[in-house]
Amino acid sequence: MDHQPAHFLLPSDPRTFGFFVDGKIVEAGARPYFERHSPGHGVAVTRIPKCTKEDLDLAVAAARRAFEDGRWSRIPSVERASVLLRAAQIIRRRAEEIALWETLENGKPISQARAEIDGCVGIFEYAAGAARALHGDAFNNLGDRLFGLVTREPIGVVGLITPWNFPFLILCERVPFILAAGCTIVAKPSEVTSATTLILAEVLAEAGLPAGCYNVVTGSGSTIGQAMTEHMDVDMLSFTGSTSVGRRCVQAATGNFKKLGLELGGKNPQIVFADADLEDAADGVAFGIGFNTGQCCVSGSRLIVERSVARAFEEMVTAKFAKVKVGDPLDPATQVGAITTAAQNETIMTYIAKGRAEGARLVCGGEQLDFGHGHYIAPTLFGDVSADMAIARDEIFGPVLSVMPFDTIEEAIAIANDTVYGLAASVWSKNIDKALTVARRVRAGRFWINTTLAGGPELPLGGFKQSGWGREAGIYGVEEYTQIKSVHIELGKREPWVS
Ligand code: TXE
Repeated sequence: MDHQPAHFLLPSDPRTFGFFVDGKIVEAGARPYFERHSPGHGVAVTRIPKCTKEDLDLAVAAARRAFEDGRWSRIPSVERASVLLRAAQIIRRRAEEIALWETLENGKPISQARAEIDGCVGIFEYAAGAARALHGDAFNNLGDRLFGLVTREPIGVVGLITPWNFPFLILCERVPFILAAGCTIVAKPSEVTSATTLILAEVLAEAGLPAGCYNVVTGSGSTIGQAMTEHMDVDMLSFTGSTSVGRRCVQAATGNFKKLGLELGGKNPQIVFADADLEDAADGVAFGIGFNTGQCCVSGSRLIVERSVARAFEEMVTAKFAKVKVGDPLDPATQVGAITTAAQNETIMTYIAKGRAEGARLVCGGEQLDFGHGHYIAPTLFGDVSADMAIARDEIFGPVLSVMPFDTIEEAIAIANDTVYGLAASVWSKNIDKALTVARRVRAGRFWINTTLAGGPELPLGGFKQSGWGREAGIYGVEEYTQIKSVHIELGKREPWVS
Protein backbone atom coordinates (compact mmCIF):
# COMPACT_ATOMS: atom_id res chain seq x y z
CA MET A 1 0.00 0.00 0.00
CA ASP A 2 2.95 2.33 0.66
CA HIS A 3 3.83 2.35 -3.01
CA GLN A 4 0.40 3.02 -4.42
CA PRO A 5 -0.59 6.57 -5.31
CA ALA A 6 -3.18 7.85 -2.84
CA HIS A 7 -5.99 8.24 -5.40
CA PHE A 8 -5.65 4.53 -6.24
CA LEU A 9 -6.89 3.65 -2.76
CA LEU A 10 -10.12 5.61 -3.05
CA PRO A 11 -13.09 3.34 -3.79
CA SER A 12 -14.76 3.91 -7.16
CA ASP A 13 -18.14 3.31 -5.48
CA PRO A 14 -19.01 3.68 -1.82
CA ARG A 15 -18.91 0.41 0.14
CA THR A 16 -22.40 -0.48 1.36
CA PHE A 17 -22.63 -1.95 4.86
CA GLY A 18 -25.43 -3.75 6.66
CA PHE A 19 -25.78 -3.65 10.44
CA PHE A 20 -25.20 -6.66 12.71
CA VAL A 21 -27.67 -8.42 15.00
CA ASP A 22 -27.60 -11.88 16.58
CA GLY A 23 -24.61 -13.08 14.61
CA LYS A 24 -25.91 -11.97 11.21
CA ILE A 25 -25.41 -9.06 8.88
CA VAL A 26 -28.77 -7.36 8.27
CA GLU A 27 -29.03 -5.52 4.95
CA ALA A 28 -30.54 -2.04 5.07
CA GLY A 29 -33.57 -3.04 2.96
CA ALA A 30 -36.03 -0.14 2.96
CA ARG A 31 -34.04 1.81 5.55
CA PRO A 32 -32.28 4.95 4.29
CA TYR A 33 -28.49 5.28 4.36
CA PHE A 34 -25.96 7.80 5.61
CA GLU A 35 -23.54 8.36 2.77
CA ARG A 36 -20.11 9.20 4.13
CA HIS A 37 -17.66 11.26 2.09
CA SER A 38 -13.95 10.97 2.80
CA PRO A 39 -13.05 14.14 4.73
CA GLY A 40 -9.69 14.27 2.96
CA HIS A 41 -10.94 13.79 -0.60
CA GLY A 42 -14.63 14.58 -0.71
CA VAL A 43 -15.57 11.32 -2.48
CA ALA A 44 -18.31 8.98 -1.25
CA VAL A 45 -16.69 6.07 0.60
CA THR A 46 -19.35 4.27 2.66
CA ARG A 47 -23.10 3.83 2.94
CA ILE A 48 -24.33 3.02 6.44
CA PRO A 49 -27.94 2.04 7.30
CA LYS A 50 -30.04 4.39 9.42
CA CYS A 51 -31.49 1.84 11.81
CA THR A 52 -34.79 2.21 13.61
CA LYS A 53 -35.59 1.97 17.30
CA GLU A 54 -37.16 -1.44 16.54
CA ASP A 55 -33.77 -2.57 15.21
CA LEU A 56 -32.23 -1.43 18.49
CA ASP A 57 -34.86 -3.36 20.47
CA LEU A 58 -34.10 -6.52 18.48
CA ALA A 59 -30.36 -6.10 19.07
CA VAL A 60 -30.83 -5.55 22.82
CA ALA A 61 -33.12 -8.61 22.95
CA ALA A 62 -30.45 -10.70 21.16
CA ALA A 63 -27.79 -9.46 23.58
CA ARG A 64 -30.10 -10.24 26.52
CA ARG A 65 -30.76 -13.81 25.31
CA ALA A 66 -27.05 -14.37 24.75
CA PHE A 67 -26.27 -13.08 28.20
CA GLU A 68 -28.97 -14.97 30.11
CA ASP A 69 -28.44 -18.39 28.54
CA GLY A 70 -24.78 -18.32 29.58
CA ARG A 71 -23.32 -19.07 26.11
CA TRP A 72 -20.65 -16.47 26.91
CA SER A 73 -21.21 -15.21 30.45
CA ARG A 74 -20.89 -18.63 32.09
CA ILE A 75 -18.24 -20.40 30.01
CA PRO A 76 -14.74 -20.83 31.50
CA SER A 77 -12.62 -17.73 31.10
CA VAL A 78 -10.01 -19.74 29.20
CA GLU A 79 -12.56 -20.14 26.39
CA ARG A 80 -13.34 -16.42 26.38
CA ALA A 81 -9.62 -15.72 26.28
CA SER A 82 -9.10 -17.96 23.27
CA VAL A 83 -11.82 -16.10 21.30
CA LEU A 84 -10.15 -12.78 22.16
CA LEU A 85 -6.75 -14.13 21.08
CA ARG A 86 -8.18 -15.37 17.79
CA ALA A 87 -9.77 -11.94 17.26
CA ALA A 88 -6.33 -10.36 17.78
CA GLN A 89 -4.89 -12.59 15.04
CA ILE A 90 -7.70 -11.75 12.63
CA ILE A 91 -7.30 -8.00 13.27
CA ARG A 92 -3.59 -8.42 12.53
CA ARG A 93 -4.42 -10.21 9.29
CA ARG A 94 -6.98 -7.57 8.24
CA ALA A 95 -5.00 -4.58 9.56
CA GLU A 96 -4.43 -2.93 6.17
CA GLU A 97 -8.10 -3.10 5.29
CA ILE A 98 -9.23 -1.78 8.69
CA ALA A 99 -6.67 1.04 8.54
CA LEU A 100 -7.84 2.06 5.08
CA TRP A 101 -11.53 2.34 6.05
CA GLU A 102 -10.55 4.17 9.22
CA THR A 103 -8.63 6.74 7.19
CA LEU A 104 -11.30 7.02 4.50
CA GLU A 105 -14.04 7.80 7.01
CA ASN A 106 -12.07 9.75 9.61
CA GLY A 107 -9.41 11.63 7.62
CA LYS A 108 -6.52 10.59 9.88
CA PRO A 109 -3.14 9.80 8.28
CA ILE A 110 -2.86 6.21 7.08
CA SER A 111 0.41 5.71 8.98
CA GLN A 112 -1.36 6.70 12.19
CA ALA A 113 -4.35 4.46 11.45
CA ARG A 114 -1.98 1.53 10.93
CA ALA A 115 -0.27 2.19 14.27
CA GLU A 116 -3.64 2.38 16.02
CA ILE A 117 -4.85 -0.93 14.54
CA ASP A 118 -1.58 -2.53 15.59
CA GLY A 119 -2.21 -1.19 19.11
CA CYS A 120 -5.69 -2.73 19.04
CA VAL A 121 -4.18 -6.19 18.42
CA GLY A 122 -2.23 -5.74 21.65
CA ILE A 123 -5.32 -4.63 23.55
CA PHE A 124 -7.20 -7.80 22.57
CA GLU A 125 -4.21 -9.90 23.63
CA TYR A 126 -3.97 -8.10 26.97
CA ALA A 127 -7.72 -8.43 27.58
CA ALA A 128 -7.50 -12.19 26.94
CA GLY A 129 -5.10 -12.41 29.88
CA ALA A 130 -7.27 -10.10 31.95
CA ALA A 131 -10.27 -12.40 31.37
CA ARG A 132 -8.36 -15.15 33.13
CA ALA A 133 -6.88 -12.92 35.83
CA LEU A 134 -10.28 -11.57 36.91
CA HIS A 135 -11.12 -12.86 40.37
CA GLY A 136 -12.82 -11.98 43.60
CA ASP A 137 -11.77 -12.08 47.22
CA ALA A 138 -12.17 -14.21 50.33
CA PHE A 139 -12.56 -13.26 54.01
CA ASN A 140 -11.09 -15.75 56.42
CA ASN A 141 -11.16 -13.32 59.36
CA LEU A 142 -14.84 -13.50 60.31
CA GLY A 143 -14.43 -16.05 63.10
CA ASP A 144 -14.78 -19.84 63.07
CA ARG A 145 -18.44 -19.82 62.07
CA LEU A 146 -18.55 -17.39 59.15
CA PHE A 147 -16.64 -17.40 55.91
CA GLY A 148 -16.99 -14.66 53.30
CA LEU A 149 -16.51 -14.61 49.53
CA VAL A 150 -16.65 -11.65 47.21
CA THR A 151 -17.34 -12.66 43.63
CA ARG A 152 -17.41 -10.63 40.45
CA GLU A 153 -20.16 -11.25 37.94
CA PRO A 154 -20.58 -9.73 34.47
CA ILE A 155 -22.93 -6.75 34.67
CA GLY A 156 -25.06 -7.90 31.72
CA VAL A 157 -25.98 -6.16 28.47
CA VAL A 158 -23.69 -3.21 27.77
CA GLY A 159 -24.64 -0.39 25.39
CA LEU A 160 -21.56 1.15 23.81
CA ILE A 161 -21.71 4.59 22.17
CA THR A 162 -18.49 5.70 20.50
CA PRO A 163 -17.29 8.89 18.77
CA TRP A 164 -15.62 9.61 15.43
CA ASN A 165 -12.13 10.66 16.49
CA PHE A 166 -10.74 7.14 17.11
CA PRO A 167 -13.51 4.89 15.84
CA PHE A 168 -11.59 1.60 16.07
CA LEU A 169 -9.17 2.41 18.89
CA ILE A 170 -11.83 3.66 21.31
CA LEU A 171 -13.98 0.65 20.39
CA CYS A 172 -11.07 -1.70 21.12
CA GLU A 173 -10.28 0.03 24.40
CA ARG A 174 -13.71 -1.21 25.52
CA VAL A 175 -15.02 -4.25 23.59
CA PRO A 176 -12.37 -6.83 24.60
CA PHE A 177 -12.63 -5.81 28.27
CA ILE A 178 -16.44 -5.95 28.22
CA LEU A 179 -16.26 -9.40 26.61
CA ALA A 180 -13.51 -10.48 29.01
CA ALA A 181 -15.89 -9.72 31.88
CA GLY A 182 -18.52 -11.99 30.29
CA CYS A 183 -20.95 -9.27 29.19
CA THR A 184 -22.72 -8.93 25.85
CA ILE A 185 -22.71 -5.75 23.75
CA VAL A 186 -24.85 -3.54 21.56
CA ALA A 187 -22.57 -0.95 19.93
CA LYS A 188 -23.64 2.31 18.30
CA PRO A 189 -20.75 3.96 16.48
CA SER A 190 -20.72 7.56 15.36
CA GLU A 191 -22.85 7.97 12.25
CA VAL A 192 -19.85 9.35 10.33
CA THR A 193 -17.39 6.56 11.18
CA SER A 194 -19.30 3.28 11.46
CA ALA A 195 -17.35 1.09 9.03
CA THR A 196 -14.70 -0.36 11.31
CA THR A 197 -17.20 -1.06 14.12
CA LEU A 198 -19.08 -3.20 11.59
CA ILE A 199 -15.87 -4.86 10.40
CA LEU A 200 -15.17 -5.82 14.03
CA ALA A 201 -18.45 -7.76 13.98
CA GLU A 202 -17.06 -9.92 11.14
CA VAL A 203 -13.78 -10.32 13.01
CA LEU A 204 -15.46 -11.46 16.23
CA ALA A 205 -17.81 -13.86 14.42
CA GLU A 206 -14.85 -15.48 12.65
CA ALA A 207 -13.02 -15.67 15.98
CA GLY A 208 -15.86 -17.80 17.37
CA LEU A 209 -17.76 -15.29 19.49
CA PRO A 210 -21.25 -16.77 19.89
CA ALA A 211 -24.15 -15.05 18.09
CA GLY A 212 -25.78 -12.20 20.01
CA CYS A 213 -22.72 -11.29 22.06
CA TYR A 214 -21.65 -8.36 19.85
CA ASN A 215 -24.32 -6.47 17.94
CA VAL A 216 -23.99 -3.20 16.02
CA VAL A 217 -26.90 -0.85 15.39
CA THR A 218 -26.00 2.15 13.24
CA GLY A 219 -27.79 5.49 13.28
CA SER A 220 -27.80 8.99 14.60
CA GLY A 221 -27.10 9.99 18.17
CA SER A 222 -30.44 11.70 18.60
CA THR A 223 -32.44 8.56 17.65
CA ILE A 224 -30.48 5.35 18.27
CA GLY A 225 -28.01 6.86 20.75
CA GLN A 226 -30.71 8.52 22.83
CA ALA A 227 -32.89 5.37 22.73
CA MET A 228 -29.96 3.31 23.91
CA THR A 229 -29.31 5.62 26.86
CA GLU A 230 -32.99 5.33 27.84
CA HIS A 231 -33.33 1.60 27.16
CA MET A 232 -34.77 -0.28 30.13
CA ASP A 233 -33.02 -3.55 29.23
CA VAL A 234 -29.49 -2.16 28.91
CA ASP A 235 -27.65 -2.77 32.21
CA MET A 236 -24.69 -0.48 31.61
CA LEU A 237 -23.87 2.24 29.13
CA SER A 238 -20.34 3.12 28.13
CA PHE A 239 -20.39 6.51 26.41
CA THR A 240 -17.47 8.37 24.88
CA GLY A 241 -18.18 11.78 23.42
CA SER A 242 -19.00 15.35 24.35
CA THR A 243 -19.64 16.45 27.91
CA SER A 244 -23.05 17.85 26.87
CA VAL A 245 -24.26 14.47 25.56
CA GLY A 246 -22.65 12.80 28.60
CA ARG A 247 -24.92 14.93 30.78
CA ARG A 248 -27.94 13.73 28.77
CA CYS A 249 -26.80 10.14 29.34
CA VAL A 250 -26.85 10.72 33.11
CA GLN A 251 -30.41 12.06 32.89
CA ALA A 252 -31.60 9.27 30.58
CA ALA A 253 -30.06 6.57 32.78
CA THR A 254 -32.48 7.32 35.63
CA GLY A 255 -35.16 5.11 34.01
CA ASN A 256 -33.57 1.84 35.09
CA PHE A 257 -30.55 3.25 36.95
CA LYS A 258 -28.21 1.67 34.46
CA LYS A 259 -24.55 1.93 35.42
CA LEU A 260 -22.64 4.52 33.40
CA GLY A 261 -19.08 4.74 32.16
CA LEU A 262 -18.42 8.18 30.66
CA GLU A 263 -15.32 9.43 28.91
CA LEU A 264 -15.96 13.04 28.02
CA GLY A 265 -14.10 16.21 27.08
CA GLY A 266 -10.76 17.59 28.21
CA LYS A 267 -8.76 20.81 28.28
CA ASN A 268 -5.50 19.21 29.12
CA PRO A 269 -2.48 21.11 30.43
CA GLN A 270 1.11 20.68 29.24
CA ILE A 271 3.25 22.20 32.02
CA VAL A 272 6.78 23.08 30.93
CA PHE A 273 9.43 24.15 33.47
CA ALA A 274 12.55 26.06 32.47
CA ASP A 275 14.67 23.10 33.63
CA ALA A 276 13.06 20.69 31.14
CA ASP A 277 14.85 19.32 28.10
CA LEU A 278 13.18 22.06 26.06
CA GLU A 279 13.89 20.40 22.71
CA ASP A 280 12.07 17.23 23.85
CA ALA A 281 9.30 19.29 25.43
CA ALA A 282 8.73 21.34 22.25
CA ASP A 283 8.49 18.16 20.21
CA GLY A 284 6.12 16.58 22.75
CA VAL A 285 3.94 19.68 22.94
CA ALA A 286 3.70 19.88 19.12
CA PHE A 287 2.79 16.18 19.00
CA GLY A 288 0.33 16.52 21.88
CA ILE A 289 -1.80 19.05 20.00
CA GLY A 290 -1.01 18.08 16.38
CA PHE A 291 -1.69 14.34 16.69
CA ASN A 292 -5.08 13.43 15.20
CA THR A 293 -5.45 17.17 14.31
CA GLY A 294 -6.01 17.87 18.00
CA GLN A 295 -9.23 15.86 17.85
CA CYS A 296 -8.33 13.79 20.94
CA CYS A 297 -10.02 14.00 24.31
CA VAL A 298 -6.47 13.90 25.74
CA SER A 299 -4.90 16.52 23.40
CA GLY A 300 -2.57 18.85 25.30
CA SER A 301 -4.33 22.10 24.40
CA ARG A 302 -3.07 24.42 27.17
CA LEU A 303 0.66 25.15 27.27
CA ILE A 304 1.52 26.36 30.78
CA VAL A 305 5.14 27.43 30.51
CA GLU A 306 7.60 29.04 32.94
CA ARG A 307 7.78 32.75 32.09
CA SER A 308 11.58 32.90 31.88
CA VAL A 309 11.54 30.59 28.82
CA ALA A 310 8.05 31.30 27.51
CA ARG A 311 8.94 33.36 24.42
CA ALA A 312 11.86 31.12 23.45
CA PHE A 313 9.68 28.05 23.91
CA GLU A 314 6.89 29.51 21.78
CA GLU A 315 9.46 29.91 19.01
CA MET A 316 10.61 26.32 19.38
CA VAL A 317 7.04 24.99 19.14
CA THR A 318 6.37 27.28 16.17
CA ALA A 319 9.44 25.87 14.41
CA LYS A 320 8.15 22.33 15.04
CA PHE A 321 4.68 23.24 13.71
CA ALA A 322 6.26 24.67 10.55
CA LYS A 323 7.84 21.28 9.79
CA VAL A 324 4.73 19.15 10.45
CA LYS A 325 3.53 17.55 7.23
CA VAL A 326 -0.17 18.34 6.85
CA GLY A 327 -1.96 16.86 3.85
CA ASP A 328 -3.58 13.90 2.09
CA PRO A 329 -4.41 11.27 4.73
CA LEU A 330 -3.60 8.49 2.26
CA ASP A 331 -0.04 9.73 1.75
CA PRO A 332 2.16 7.59 4.05
CA ALA A 333 4.35 10.63 4.82
CA THR A 334 1.44 12.74 6.13
CA GLN A 335 1.52 13.49 9.88
CA VAL A 336 -1.65 15.58 10.20
CA GLY A 337 -4.67 14.78 8.06
CA ALA A 338 -8.09 16.30 7.49
CA ILE A 339 -10.57 17.63 10.04
CA THR A 340 -13.14 14.86 10.33
CA THR A 341 -16.37 16.78 9.74
CA ALA A 342 -17.42 20.11 8.25
CA ALA A 343 -19.16 20.92 11.56
CA GLN A 344 -15.95 20.31 13.53
CA ASN A 345 -14.00 22.44 11.05
CA GLU A 346 -16.50 25.24 11.62
CA THR A 347 -16.20 24.86 15.42
CA ILE A 348 -12.41 25.12 15.29
CA MET A 349 -12.39 28.14 12.97
CA THR A 350 -14.96 29.87 15.20
CA TYR A 351 -12.67 29.38 18.22
CA ILE A 352 -9.71 30.75 16.28
CA ALA A 353 -11.78 33.84 15.45
CA LYS A 354 -12.81 34.14 19.13
CA GLY A 355 -9.18 33.92 20.23
CA ARG A 356 -8.29 36.82 17.95
CA ALA A 357 -11.36 38.84 18.98
CA GLU A 358 -10.61 38.33 22.70
CA GLY A 359 -7.11 39.74 22.26
CA ALA A 360 -4.86 36.68 22.23
CA ARG A 361 -1.70 37.01 20.13
CA LEU A 362 -1.73 34.69 17.09
CA VAL A 363 1.82 33.35 16.88
CA CYS A 364 1.36 30.93 13.97
CA GLY A 365 -1.30 29.09 11.97
CA GLY A 366 -4.87 30.26 12.32
CA GLU A 367 -5.82 29.55 8.74
CA GLN A 368 -7.30 26.80 6.62
CA LEU A 369 -5.01 25.02 4.19
CA ASP A 370 -6.29 24.47 0.68
CA PHE A 371 -5.52 21.13 -0.95
CA GLY A 372 -8.38 21.44 -3.41
CA HIS A 373 -10.75 19.29 -1.31
CA GLY A 374 -11.45 18.49 2.34
CA HIS A 375 -10.89 20.60 5.47
CA TYR A 376 -7.38 21.20 6.74
CA ILE A 377 -6.26 23.61 9.47
CA ALA A 378 -2.67 24.67 10.09
CA PRO A 379 -1.36 23.95 13.61
CA THR A 380 -2.14 27.14 15.50
CA LEU A 381 -0.50 28.77 18.50
CA PHE A 382 -1.92 31.66 20.54
CA GLY A 383 0.25 33.57 23.03
CA ASP A 384 -0.90 35.95 25.81
CA VAL A 385 -3.95 33.84 26.57
CA SER A 386 -5.75 34.76 29.79
CA ALA A 387 -7.79 32.42 31.95
CA ASP A 388 -11.15 33.94 31.02
CA MET A 389 -10.80 33.52 27.25
CA ALA A 390 -12.84 30.85 25.45
CA ILE A 391 -9.65 29.37 23.96
CA ALA A 392 -8.36 28.85 27.53
CA ARG A 393 -11.55 27.27 28.86
CA ASP A 394 -13.39 25.29 26.17
CA GLU A 395 -12.47 22.04 24.52
CA ILE A 396 -11.81 23.13 20.91
CA PHE A 397 -11.00 19.66 19.56
CA GLY A 398 -8.64 20.96 16.92
CA PRO A 399 -4.95 21.85 16.43
CA VAL A 400 -5.10 25.02 18.54
CA LEU A 401 -2.66 25.56 21.42
CA SER A 402 -3.12 28.33 24.02
CA VAL A 403 -0.05 29.56 25.90
CA MET A 404 -0.26 30.74 29.53
CA PRO A 405 2.97 31.65 31.38
CA PHE A 406 3.61 31.03 35.11
CA ASP A 407 6.20 32.14 37.67
CA THR A 408 5.92 29.59 40.50
CA ILE A 409 5.07 25.90 40.80
CA GLU A 410 1.98 26.81 42.85
CA GLU A 411 0.80 29.06 40.04
CA ALA A 412 1.42 26.35 37.44
CA ILE A 413 -0.68 23.87 39.45
CA ALA A 414 -3.44 26.44 39.97
CA ILE A 415 -3.65 27.24 36.24
CA ALA A 416 -3.61 23.52 35.36
CA ASN A 417 -6.50 22.87 37.75
CA ASP A 418 -8.49 25.92 36.64
CA THR A 419 -10.81 23.92 34.38
CA VAL A 420 -14.02 21.95 34.71
CA TYR A 421 -12.22 19.01 33.07
CA GLY A 422 -9.72 16.51 34.46
CA LEU A 423 -8.87 13.99 31.79
CA ALA A 424 -5.10 14.19 31.26
CA ALA A 425 -2.04 16.33 31.95
CA SER A 426 1.68 16.39 31.20
CA VAL A 427 4.66 17.92 32.96
CA TRP A 428 8.10 18.51 31.49
CA SER A 429 10.96 18.95 34.01
CA LYS A 430 14.23 17.24 34.84
CA ASN A 431 13.68 17.99 38.54
CA ILE A 432 12.00 14.95 40.07
CA ASP A 433 10.61 16.88 43.05
CA LYS A 434 8.84 19.37 40.80
CA ALA A 435 7.59 16.76 38.33
CA LEU A 436 6.16 14.49 41.04
CA THR A 437 4.67 17.38 43.03
CA VAL A 438 2.79 18.50 39.93
CA ALA A 439 1.76 14.92 39.11
CA ARG A 440 0.32 14.50 42.59
CA ARG A 441 -1.52 17.84 42.72
CA VAL A 442 -3.05 18.19 39.25
CA ARG A 443 -6.50 16.64 39.15
CA ALA A 444 -6.50 14.44 36.06
CA GLY A 445 -7.06 10.74 35.39
CA ARG A 446 -3.97 10.31 33.20
CA PHE A 447 -0.63 11.95 33.82
CA TRP A 448 2.54 12.00 31.75
CA ILE A 449 6.01 13.04 32.95
CA ASN A 450 8.43 14.04 30.18
CA THR A 451 6.17 12.48 27.57
CA THR A 452 2.60 12.78 26.36
CA LEU A 453 -0.14 10.64 24.78
CA ALA A 454 1.82 7.52 25.73
CA GLY A 455 0.07 4.41 26.93
CA GLY A 456 -0.92 0.82 26.50
CA PRO A 457 -3.68 -1.51 27.65
CA GLU A 458 -2.09 -2.02 31.07
CA LEU A 459 -2.79 1.52 32.29
CA PRO A 460 -6.35 2.68 32.90
CA LEU A 461 -7.99 5.63 31.12
CA GLY A 462 -10.63 7.99 32.45
CA GLY A 463 -11.30 11.37 33.90
CA PHE A 464 -11.74 13.43 37.05
CA LYS A 465 -14.39 16.16 37.34
CA GLN A 466 -16.52 16.77 34.22
CA SER A 467 -14.31 14.51 32.11
CA GLY A 468 -16.34 11.52 33.18
CA TRP A 469 -16.92 8.51 35.36
CA GLY A 470 -15.19 5.16 35.57
CA ARG A 471 -12.08 3.72 33.98
CA GLU A 472 -11.37 1.76 30.83
CA ALA A 473 -8.46 -0.65 30.19
CA GLY A 474 -6.11 -2.36 32.59
CA ILE A 475 -7.53 -4.82 35.08
CA TYR A 476 -9.74 -1.89 36.21
CA GLY A 477 -11.30 -1.89 32.73
CA VAL A 478 -12.56 -5.45 33.18
CA GLU A 479 -13.70 -4.88 36.75
CA GLU A 480 -15.70 -1.86 35.56
CA TYR A 481 -18.04 -4.23 33.69
CA THR A 482 -18.68 -6.48 36.69
CA GLN A 483 -21.04 -6.46 39.62
CA ILE A 484 -19.76 -7.38 43.04
CA LYS A 485 -21.58 -9.97 45.12
CA SER A 486 -20.77 -10.90 48.72
CA VAL A 487 -21.44 -14.47 49.74
CA HIS A 488 -21.76 -15.30 53.46
CA ILE A 489 -21.29 -18.92 54.44
CA GLU A 490 -22.11 -20.17 57.91
CA LEU A 491 -20.36 -23.27 59.18
CA GLY A 492 -21.73 -25.74 61.71
CA LYS A 493 -25.02 -25.78 63.57
CA ARG A 494 -27.01 -22.53 63.59
CA GLU A 495 -27.55 -20.64 66.90
CA PRO A 496 -31.38 -20.69 66.94
CA TRP A 497 -33.23 -17.34 66.84
CA VAL A 498 -36.42 -19.10 67.95
CA SER A 499 -35.84 -21.96 70.35
O1 TXE B 1 -19.99 14.53 19.82
P1 TXE B 1 -21.24 13.75 20.35
P2 TXE B 1 -19.86 15.33 18.43
C1 TXE B 1 -16.35 16.57 21.84
C2 TXE B 1 -15.52 17.54 21.02
C3 TXE B 1 -16.39 17.82 19.84
C4 TXE B 1 -17.76 17.76 20.46
C5 TXE B 1 -18.88 17.47 19.51
O2 TXE B 1 -15.35 18.72 21.76
O3 TXE B 1 -16.17 19.07 19.27
O4 TXE B 1 -17.67 16.74 21.41
O5 TXE B 1 -18.63 16.27 18.78
C6 TXE B 1 -23.68 10.01 19.95
N1 TXE B 1 -27.73 10.34 23.05
N2 TXE B 1 -15.96 15.19 21.64
O6 TXE B 1 -21.03 16.20 18.16
O7 TXE B 1 -22.49 14.33 19.79
C7 TXE B 1 -23.13 10.27 18.57
O8 TXE B 1 -23.95 9.67 17.58
C8 TXE B 1 -26.84 9.36 22.90
C9 TXE B 1 -15.05 14.64 22.61
O9 TXE B 1 -19.54 14.33 17.41
O10 TXE B 1 -21.08 13.66 21.82
C10 TXE B 1 -21.75 9.64 18.66
O11 TXE B 1 -21.87 8.23 18.49
N3 TXE B 1 -25.83 9.41 22.03
C11 TXE B 1 -14.97 13.16 22.54
C12 TXE B 1 -21.35 9.97 20.10
O12 TXE B 1 -22.56 10.23 20.80
C13 TXE B 1 -25.68 10.52 21.31
C14 TXE B 1 -15.07 12.54 21.20
C15 TXE B 1 -20.44 11.21 20.25
O13 TXE B 1 -21.07 12.31 19.66
C16 TXE B 1 -26.58 11.60 21.42
C17 TXE B 1 -16.02 13.19 20.34
C18 TXE B 1 -27.64 11.48 22.35
N4 TXE B 1 -28.54 12.44 22.54
C19 TXE B 1 -16.40 14.48 20.57
N5 TXE B 1 -26.18 12.58 20.59
C20 TXE B 1 -13.92 12.48 23.35
N6 TXE B 1 -14.12 12.42 24.68
O14 TXE B 1 -12.97 11.91 22.82
C21 TXE B 1 -25.07 12.14 19.97
N7 TXE B 1 -24.77 10.88 20.38
